[in-house]
Amino acid sequence: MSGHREIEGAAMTDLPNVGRARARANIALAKYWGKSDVSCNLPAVPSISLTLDPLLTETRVELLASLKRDELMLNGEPALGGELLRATDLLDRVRREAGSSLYARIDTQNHFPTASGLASSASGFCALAAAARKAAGLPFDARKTSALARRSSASAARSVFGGFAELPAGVPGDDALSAEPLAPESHWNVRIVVAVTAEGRKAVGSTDGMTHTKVTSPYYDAWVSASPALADHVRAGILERDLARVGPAMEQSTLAMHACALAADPGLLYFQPATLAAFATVRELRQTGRAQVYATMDAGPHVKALCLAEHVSTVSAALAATPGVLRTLIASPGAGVELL
Ligand code: 2P0
Repeated sequence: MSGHREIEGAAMTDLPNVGRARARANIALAKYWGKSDVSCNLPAVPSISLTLDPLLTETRVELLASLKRDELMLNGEPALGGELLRATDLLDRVRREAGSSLYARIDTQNHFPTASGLASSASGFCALAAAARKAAGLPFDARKTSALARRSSASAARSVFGGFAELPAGVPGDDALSAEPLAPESHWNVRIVVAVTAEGRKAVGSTDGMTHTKVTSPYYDAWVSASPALADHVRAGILERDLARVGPAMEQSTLAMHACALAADPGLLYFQPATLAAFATVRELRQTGRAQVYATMDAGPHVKALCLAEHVSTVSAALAATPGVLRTLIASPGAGVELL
């Protein structure tokens, strides 16, 4: 099971008080939307994901006696405000566990394809959790790293593991909740084709969007009660390598999540015209027998199509030719978090 790997030559950078880690983004095939416990950041529903290459974040953490506070460099620029607070919050947990009082210099680089339209919080908090624990001298522990990352961004818990991973729903108060590996990246030769449909940041972020949905959507309870059965189908289909089982449950998970968010007050509308056009392309490819392919989307207008590797050219070409799609990006199953 590919949980994490130590890179060869790690001893060269095995300096005291320094940790370096690389993590990849993931896409949920069964969606997380809504929290059972906001203060512990626990999901209300189980989610199942695929960790993706080449969507990488690399992070270096150094604990230094000379610092008066944590410092965060994000892609070479100093980060302040909310981003720094979230990093400090994670560091505080690591310091408590390790008995350290040293502040951290954090340097994090996202190596995402230019303007891929994909979020980096999953890979970012996963890499930060692994690097911070290493810098504080804590031994690598996949589940502790996952729980730490989950506290900052629940989707980040899943990026600890390569290939397919599951984050169960959280029982309120269970701050040890972590993701679990389901199948390694070598398990199934699938691809995700991302149809990028817009530039720039999304209007309502995931954390705010799911809180707003829980508070105002009359469909929220239905979403929470429907999700476990959808996750069961996705999990079973992954283990059987059966795209005809994973795909419909994945589409239903996406559309049920969005139906729930659309019914919030005011409604959360993450769709653009090109989003619906891309969904139509995916269905047409399937119905005409040109490719076995299914669609999902997150808290943004891009469509992510899941298909077998043998169909990736057909799917990518059809999505690239869809009106409003700006470009496509192909991602493959990727490894779990790596200490460098
Ligand atoms: C997912 N999303 O399962 C779902 C589908 C977005 C839509 O996980 O509040 O950024 O930091 O725990 O991890 C995005 O949620 O939210 C997400 P927080 P996060 O991938």
